[in-house]
Amino acid sequence: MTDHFYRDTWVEVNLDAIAYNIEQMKEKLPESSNIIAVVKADGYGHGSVPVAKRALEAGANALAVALLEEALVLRKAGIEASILVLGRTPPEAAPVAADQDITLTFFQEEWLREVETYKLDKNLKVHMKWDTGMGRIGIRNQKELKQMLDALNENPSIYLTGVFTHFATADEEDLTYFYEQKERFDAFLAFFKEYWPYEVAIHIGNSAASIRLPEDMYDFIRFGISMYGLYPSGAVKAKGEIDLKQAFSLHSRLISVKRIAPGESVSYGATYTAKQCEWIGTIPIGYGDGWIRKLQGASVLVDGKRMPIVGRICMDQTMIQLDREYPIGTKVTLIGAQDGDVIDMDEIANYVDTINYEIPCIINNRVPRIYTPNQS
Ligand code: PMH
Repeated sequence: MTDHFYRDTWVEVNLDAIAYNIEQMKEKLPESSNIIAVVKADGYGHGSVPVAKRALEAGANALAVALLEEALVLRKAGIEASILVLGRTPPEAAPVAADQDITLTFFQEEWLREVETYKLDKNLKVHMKWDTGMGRIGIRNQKELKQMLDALNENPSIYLTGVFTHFATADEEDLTYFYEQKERFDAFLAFFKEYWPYEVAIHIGNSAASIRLPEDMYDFIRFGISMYGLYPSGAVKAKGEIDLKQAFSLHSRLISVKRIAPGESVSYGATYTAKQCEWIGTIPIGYGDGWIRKLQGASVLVDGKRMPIVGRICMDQTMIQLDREYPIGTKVTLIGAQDGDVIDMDEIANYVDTINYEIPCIINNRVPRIYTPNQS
C-alpha cells in the first residue's frame, strides 16, 4: 500500500480493527440505520483511502469528509460509494462536485443562488445542515428552512438528498443539552416534512450519540472516532456499551545507544543530566513528525517495558532512558501494544492535555503509514 520508505519510524494501521469496530457498531444499530464512515482529515490521520475501502467492505454504506479536495482524493482512488462533504464548499466548485457525484452540504440561500449561476452538466446532490445548538454551521430557524426549500423548488438541477445536524455534547455524562438539540431537530423535521414530500436521508449521530442511543439515529450515523477504535470520551468509555479496537500504533527503532556518565547531559538546553551511569537510546522521531515537545517525560515501550523520554524532544530525534544496553534496531513502540504492555491513544492525549482525536491527526505525513494485515 505504502511506497517504499527508508526511515526507522512508522505508523501501523490495523484495518481489521476498523472492520471490527464497524461490525460492533452495526450490531447495536437497528436494521434501518446505516453507517457513513467519516474519513475527513485523511481518515483522522490513519489514511483516508485504505480506511474508506476497508470500511465499505466491512459494511459502511457511504463516506463523509470535510472538504471537496478530500472527496476528490477518494474518487481518484477509484472509490464509487456516495461521499458527503460536511463543510461549506465554495459555490464555484459545485460543477466539480456534480461531475464527480459528490454530495455537498449547504445552509445558505445565497449559496444555492450562486450555484444556480454555474453550468451543471449533472445534477448536484446536497444535504441541508441544521444548527440545533452546535453553533458552527447550519440554518437556525424555520423561516430560513422555508426560504431554503423555496429556493430548492426553483432549482431542478439541485437535488436535496439529505438533512442533518451535529451534536455538541453527546459524549458528556450529562445529556440535558443533547436532548435539547434532539428536540429542536425533531421540531425542524416535523416542519420540514410539512413542506417537503420527497424522501431524504436523515442523519444526526456522531460516534457518541450512536453508541449511547442507537435506536434514535434515523437513517444513517456518521461514524468517526470510534471507527478508529477510540472512545469519544471517558464518559462513553466508562459505560462499556461497545468494545472497540484501536487501529493506530506508532513505532520506531533505536538508532543510537550509548552509556553516559554522571553529570553528562542530553539534548538542547542540557536540561537532563544523568545522576549515575545510564544507557540512553535515540529514536528518529521528533516534533517535525508531530511528536510534540510536550511529550517530554512520557513513556515508550522497549522490550515490553516502559522507558521515559529524557531531555527535550528535537525536530527529528528523541532520546529515551534505557534500563540496559539494547542493540541498534530494537523496536520502540510510542503508541500501541508491545509484549504485554500498551500505551493507548488516551494515555498520550491525557499526557499532553488534549483529546484522542488530535493525536493521530498531528502525527503528520512525514511518518509513513503501513497497513496490516498486508494488502497485496
Ligand atoms: N459529523 C460531523 C459533522 C463532524 O464534524 C464529525 C466529527 C463527525 C460527524 C464524527 O464525529 P465522531 O468522530 O465523534 O464520531 N468532527 C469533529 C470535529 O469537527 N472536531 O472533532 C471532531
